Amino acid sequence: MTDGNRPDGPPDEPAELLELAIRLARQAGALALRRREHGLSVATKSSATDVVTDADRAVEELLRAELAEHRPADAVLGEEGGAAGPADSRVRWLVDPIDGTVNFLLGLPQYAVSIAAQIDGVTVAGCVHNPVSGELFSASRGGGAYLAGRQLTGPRLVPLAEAVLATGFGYDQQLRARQAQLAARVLARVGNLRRLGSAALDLCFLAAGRLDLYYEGPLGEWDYAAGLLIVQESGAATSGLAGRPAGGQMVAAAHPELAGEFFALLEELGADDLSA
Ligand code: LIP
Repeated sequence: MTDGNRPDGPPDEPAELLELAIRLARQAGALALRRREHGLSVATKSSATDVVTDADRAVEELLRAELAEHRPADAVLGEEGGAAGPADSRVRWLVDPIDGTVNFLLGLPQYAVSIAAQIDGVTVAGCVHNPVSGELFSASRGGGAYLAGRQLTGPRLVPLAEAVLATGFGYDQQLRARQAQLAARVLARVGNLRRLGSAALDLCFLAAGRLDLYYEGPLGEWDYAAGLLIVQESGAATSGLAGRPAGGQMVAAAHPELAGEFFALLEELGADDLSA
């Protein structure tokens, strides 16, 4: 296996993986809108506030079926169906069929299909598509981040005390209480706060300069994988705090010249340890 091509299948090239991700995200977004029009059945997962609709499951099934058809040798990790496919596959897909499910259920137009592709554990392609606005954010590693053909250049450089931060809260009540106490401490030191309800779109909005700061944790890999690549490719700095790379425990992001101050503030205020 030399140039990423497999003798028995499509090439493992970031550009090809991204092209497929974009095509599937549009297909999945259209299905999500159709399902919403026809009414939703709702169930709960880890808590009474952790909702899943039949549309989340149907959209993920569509994505899995398409990936199985186009890339049968690849592994898939999805929010609703967990991990599937050969464990030794070089390529792994991370799919969140509807990131921002609570917004989707309520009809708040801030939710998205999020699809990322990894080669040997490194995210090399990602796209986030809001089917209501029609916006599709995308990136390939080393290839930049884009929205509607326009290259994204990341968050503004403003004083921390004037910066607009986005963050989020989990489905566990006690965790949410700790996250809320942290957010109150952080809010006293930045300009303002937004809770928009989708980690994937929050990271893309940072890449597009619509937000200045972001942090949230813990998150599922499917929530942040594509958005993280997009915000990194827009030039933003990212961190998991306490010297860790951004990941499931914490994803923080800011303009490179603001990042040191912001990440240090988060550590000072205890964001690097939200565990009980
Ligand atoms: C959501 C994230 C959001 C977070 C929510 C939830 P879901 O993902 O996008 O940022 O605050 O707790 O994890 O569950 O809608 O896919």
